[in-house]
Amino acid sequence: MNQTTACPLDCYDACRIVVDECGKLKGDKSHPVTRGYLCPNLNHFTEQERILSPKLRGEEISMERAIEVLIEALKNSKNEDILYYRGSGNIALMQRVCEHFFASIKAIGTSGSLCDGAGEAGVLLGRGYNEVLSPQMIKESEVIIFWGRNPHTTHSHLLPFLEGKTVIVIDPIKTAMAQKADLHIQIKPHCDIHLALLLSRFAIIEGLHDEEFLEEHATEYNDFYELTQTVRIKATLDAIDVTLGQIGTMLELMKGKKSAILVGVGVQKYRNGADVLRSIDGFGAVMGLFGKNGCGVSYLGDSLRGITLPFASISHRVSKPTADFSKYNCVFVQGGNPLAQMPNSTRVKRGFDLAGFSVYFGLYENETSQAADLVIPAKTFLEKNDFRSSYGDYTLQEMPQIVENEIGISEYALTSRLSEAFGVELMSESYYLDFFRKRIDVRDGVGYHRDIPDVPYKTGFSNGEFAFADEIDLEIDQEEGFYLITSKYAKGLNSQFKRAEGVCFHPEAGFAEDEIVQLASPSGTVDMRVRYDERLRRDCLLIYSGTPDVNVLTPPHLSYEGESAVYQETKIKVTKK
Ligand SMILES: Nc1nc2c(c(=O)[nH]1)N[C@H]1C(S)=C(S)[C@@H](COP(=O)(O)OP(=O)(O)OC[C@H]3O[C@@H](n4cnc5c(=O)[nH]c(N)nc54)[C@H](O)[C@@H]3O)O[C@H]1N2
Ligand SMILES: Nc1nc2c(c(=O)[nH]1)N[C@H]1C(S)=C(S)[C@@H](COP(=O)(O)OP(=O)(O)OC[C@H]3O[C@@H](n4cnc5c(=O)[nH]c(N)nc54)[C@H](O)[C@@H]3O)O[C@H]1N2
Ligand code: SF4
Ligand SMILES: [Mo]
Repeated sequence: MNQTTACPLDCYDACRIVVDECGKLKGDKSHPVTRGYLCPNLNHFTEQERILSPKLRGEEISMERAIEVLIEALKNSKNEDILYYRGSGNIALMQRVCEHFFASIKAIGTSGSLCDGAGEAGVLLGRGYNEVLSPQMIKESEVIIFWGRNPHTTHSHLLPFLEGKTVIVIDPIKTAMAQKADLHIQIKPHCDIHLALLLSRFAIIEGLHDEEFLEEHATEYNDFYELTQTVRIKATLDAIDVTLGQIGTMLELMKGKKSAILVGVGVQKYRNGADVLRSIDGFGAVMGLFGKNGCGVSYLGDSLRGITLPFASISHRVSKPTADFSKYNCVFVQGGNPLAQMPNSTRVKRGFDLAGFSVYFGLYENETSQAADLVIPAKTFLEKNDFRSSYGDYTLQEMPQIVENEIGISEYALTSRLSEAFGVELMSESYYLDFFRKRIDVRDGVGYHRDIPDVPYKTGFSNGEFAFADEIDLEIDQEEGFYLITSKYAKGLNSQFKRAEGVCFHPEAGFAEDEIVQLASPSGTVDMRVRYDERLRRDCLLIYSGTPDVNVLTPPHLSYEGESAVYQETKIKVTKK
């Protein structure tokens, strides 16, 4: 008999999967978004080579022994010397049960984000809370603006919803979407604030702003208009590599149309990432895009929206992007590969080596599993019970256990063993599963959260009204070197599955294809092979997320708001070898 589950991978889509009698995974044709197909990452999921047995310093051991060793290491550490670090390899809800144990023994956790935290902080400052536009809501739009977001790679199930719409792309790379778009603004990286302010200013000059909306929901717009007037037009357009004609065309295409701006993480991998989102939101507010059917500004949402977790939550935390593993006697890494994916990875690796005892709890071998003292294999999503919410829509889906085998241990089972050893109170697995099940509202055969909006922000903003930024740093980076773009790879998922290699340049950037170049930033130096990619600007280089050693180059700073990593806040000097 076919069984139904959902994909747990870190992705805007939350595909519904049908598992047939032979264990083959297929997209669910009856699901309004998945529509019968899955992406390459999931199509090859069951062929992935996974860790089969626990290991202690490279030697295979039994699961029983691994749990004993883990308990011993935890018992030998004071609570404040234990760090619990969770990645985003599997973003389903029961994964968080491990935190219940670590919170109960008062271990240290992490706060902030490697992902969308800077942008999220900007959204919250302006709007008070973060709502997304689901694909079904986007279907109602007439104009779609992809701003630093690459749907062919990262949100492929959105593509069928775009038919017949006007598409605008703002991206330093001529992405697949940019190639088909009605307008592509191939902006210089890290210049989105300037563009958003100029768009707002010209919208007001040309009378395209929504006065009624602004009077009701964003009354400080005159101050914002004044702020936009501090941008020097000609000098700024030259500096950001955008023309007045492009601004005019974009506003003309949006005029009187239902427009949705879909913003990705690309724009906010900088220290001022919150200001970027807030400026784009400011433009959205000027155009009156909030609270109207088919309109809006949609960023990555909060996948825990509307869900209070039934687990204890850690109270003492250190910032995730800058966590120093060397300070801890015991580091427990779950579902992540910080040694490759955290910024400034040379420092991260050194710190991990200096930690008293390190544990990796995951599915696949990677830089972190290779360096950990103890490796504990996890069960896959097919082998355990879970629930999947999403940061791209409002679904909440059950993921029942489908496969039974002896490999690995589930998050719940491991937590249960640890809780028993430390006298931590833990409810039964079925209690937690029931808790999540009760939060599902099934409509037309699809599970959703309860209380989702028909139209986000229809009833206004939780701060009372939209809060425009009143001060923004408009300096443009003049440092020498190439802009670093580090975005997602189509054949992999961050460091899972297939990993990209090499550095991409425009063919006219001055390097020969296949030559090895040395890349240097203040954080470190790496050698990489040159690949050509005509979609790039000549002043940028592209190294995909998951490429080994990309993060040797990325800086150890936090965003000004949101405690986020700022992968692109650096220029790269390139020398021929
Ligand atoms: N296949 C695949 N899918 C994924 C992932 C994956 O690794 N592989 N990862 C998942 C995860 S963790 C996330 S967070 C999402 C992210 O999904 P997206 O937001 O789509 O992520 P990125 O690929 O990082 O960035 C998107 C675009 O931003 C552009 N960009 C870079 N810098 C700038 C800039 O300064 N200004 C502007 N305007 N654009 C810029 C890049 O060229 C890129 O096209 O994708 C998820 N989906
Ligand atoms: N240079 C650069 N660096 C980046 C980014 C970038 O764009 N460029 N993107 C950043 C972003 S947006 C993100 S979200 C992070 C992602 O970084 P991480 O959260 O570290 O994610 P992954 O690299 O996908 O590693 C996930 C690991 O989780 C494990 N895993 C998978 N499923 C399960 C499970 O069910 N249980 C357990 N216990 N483990 C499991 C797998 O073994 C896998 O190796 O990377 C960030 N780093
Ligand atoms: S598109 Fe995303 S949710 Fe769908 S199968 Fe692929 S990784 Fe999973
Ligand atoms: Mo992410």
